[in-house]
Amino acid sequence: MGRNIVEKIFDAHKAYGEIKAGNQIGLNIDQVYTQDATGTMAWLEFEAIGIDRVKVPLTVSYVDHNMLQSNFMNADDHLFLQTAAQKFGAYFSKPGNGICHQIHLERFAAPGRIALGTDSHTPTGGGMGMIAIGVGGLEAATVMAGAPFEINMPKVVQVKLTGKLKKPYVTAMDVILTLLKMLSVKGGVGKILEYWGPGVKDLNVPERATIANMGAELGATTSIFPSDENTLAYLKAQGRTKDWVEIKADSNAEYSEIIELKLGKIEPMIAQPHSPDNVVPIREIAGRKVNQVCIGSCTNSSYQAMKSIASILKGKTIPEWVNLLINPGSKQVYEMLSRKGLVAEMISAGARILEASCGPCIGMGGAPGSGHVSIRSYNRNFQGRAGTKDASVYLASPVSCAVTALKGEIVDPRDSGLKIPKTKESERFLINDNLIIPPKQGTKDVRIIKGPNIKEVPVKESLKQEIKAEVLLKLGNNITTDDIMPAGSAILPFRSNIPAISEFVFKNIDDTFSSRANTAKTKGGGIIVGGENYGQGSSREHAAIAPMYLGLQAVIAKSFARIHRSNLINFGVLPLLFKTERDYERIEKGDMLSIKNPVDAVKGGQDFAVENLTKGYTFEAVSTLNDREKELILKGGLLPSTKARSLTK
Ligand code: MIC
Ligand code: SF4
Repeated sequence: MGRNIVEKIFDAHKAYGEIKAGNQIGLNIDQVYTQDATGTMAWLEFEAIGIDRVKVPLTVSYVDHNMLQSNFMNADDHLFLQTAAQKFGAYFSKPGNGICHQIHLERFAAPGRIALGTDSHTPTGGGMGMIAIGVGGLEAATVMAGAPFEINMPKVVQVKLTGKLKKPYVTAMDVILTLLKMLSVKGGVGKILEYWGPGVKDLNVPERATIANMGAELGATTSIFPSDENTLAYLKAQGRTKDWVEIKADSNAEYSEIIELKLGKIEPMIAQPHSPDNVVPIREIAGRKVNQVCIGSCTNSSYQAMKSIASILKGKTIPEWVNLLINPGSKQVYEMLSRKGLVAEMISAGARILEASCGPCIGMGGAPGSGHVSIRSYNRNFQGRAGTKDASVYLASPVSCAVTALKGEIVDPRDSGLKIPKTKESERFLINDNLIIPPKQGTKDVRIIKGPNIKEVPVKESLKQEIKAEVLLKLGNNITTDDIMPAGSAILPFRSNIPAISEFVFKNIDDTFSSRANTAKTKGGGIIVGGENYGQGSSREHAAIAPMYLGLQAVIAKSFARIHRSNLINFGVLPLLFKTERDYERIEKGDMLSIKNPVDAVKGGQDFAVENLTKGYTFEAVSTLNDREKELILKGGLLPSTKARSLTK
């Protein structure tokens, strides 16, 4: 039987298990990377495990999220990360070098390899023909310490691309927005999307990376493209020809499902507030006035994308009511744009050029005004994420954003009347890695420097014989980790201080949450009730650690997003599923629940009897923990059950 790309790469990296959908498998990992907002915890956790040096072949610590330095906290975190990287043998990418996913694609991603990253957009590397998966910090820390990465083998879906995009009006961003419209934010859960077909040739590596990046919004474990001559051309342009290998699926490979997309039929699309799957053709909402346009982010930061907007803006001026913000994805892109005079075109048109970092995408500056409309070439438009709760954020391609910036209203590039030149990716990138500090030997005595805002990682007690806890919140479907643990410039600096950040849990949904949770903690703790796809979005383990710190014992939901479910388990919080929908309906905020003998249930058939003490009835819940996860839940999470010696065997 033939094999698909995922099976080939997984087979070559197999530590244990049979590579078959649904099976628990262990994989040996080639590369791990962290970013600063999740990285402080990941490196504190690595330190707590007690290993001298990272054990994966390549580890990179990036700084790209927490860039505003309004006080000492972010700068202290950067220094902590730099000294930790130095001590433990990781590359360190200094602030200013750019967004982790863009730099990783440029300088480290390689076909056929497997990378983990402590960020949900790690799948960007799928554009390079690599398996790249987003994980929580603790998961990454244990892999850096030498453990295989364990995962339930996802289903592999083939996405067959035929035809050609109508460039320059229609771009890779419109491909993934179209898929989001078709499949929704939970359409990819438990799946890896493997791209194939004659249309693949129409896309270069950065375009493929845009599609793979935003596969995260589908909830997919990752996405991957074949490695072909386009991959070789990109690696050659990055001076990394030696990293190229060809990778393609066998002609008789099997897939759990096949989705066909005709590229020629795709139109310019736009995601409306407040979800990346709320997608319509731009023409349907053309004419809406905009206040702000943001172009860049890890989704659309290639040199080609930036060059195209510079050429659209050239010689023009944005209207007086529009703010245009541009954040190039990497220093490489930024430097090339500057040397070619393209930054000048942007500035001249009225753009505000930000540093190469996440910036407005995570509310690190660039928040829209009250009730304002912002259109962005980014990947997420969850309510409040941009920093302004009543702002309306739309997502569209860089080309659509640039024409919208010039018109001051949402416009389909085809109807804009503007000249939109076709651009090509560079055949030779400017290579200047002077902001990447390589690992050195003999670093045992390096002192890790921790500022006063950096606090220990809290650890949960082992699973109790009875959980008696209050329902602190009852929520609907698709609750994001931004809802659970908001980001933004005021909160992100506390990423290395769980007691402080815990005060912001569910802040945008219910600002009494943390004080109510603290009260409930003294009486046995809290329970959250969720709908479908609970915890979608980012990989931030703070959405599990901070509620755990506030006494969260269990989440009972209709279904979970993959990374958040793992994060809950890694921090000892029980993820339970309702057996019947009716029980979700009956339960209310404030109800007191008793979960009987959870230890026996975890060890046995994973059926839990939950008594609603307030309303006087009992219902059933289930968990779907594999053997390793059972052990973690029983012990109170991954940190208490991780011993240095068991990892180095
Ligand atoms: C995001 O885009 O939501 C983030 C910020 O990059 C997160 C990581 C984080 O919360 O630090 C992600 O995507 O995982
Ligand atoms: Fe940064 Fe935004 Fe990408 Fe997250 S999605 S890594 S915040 S640019």
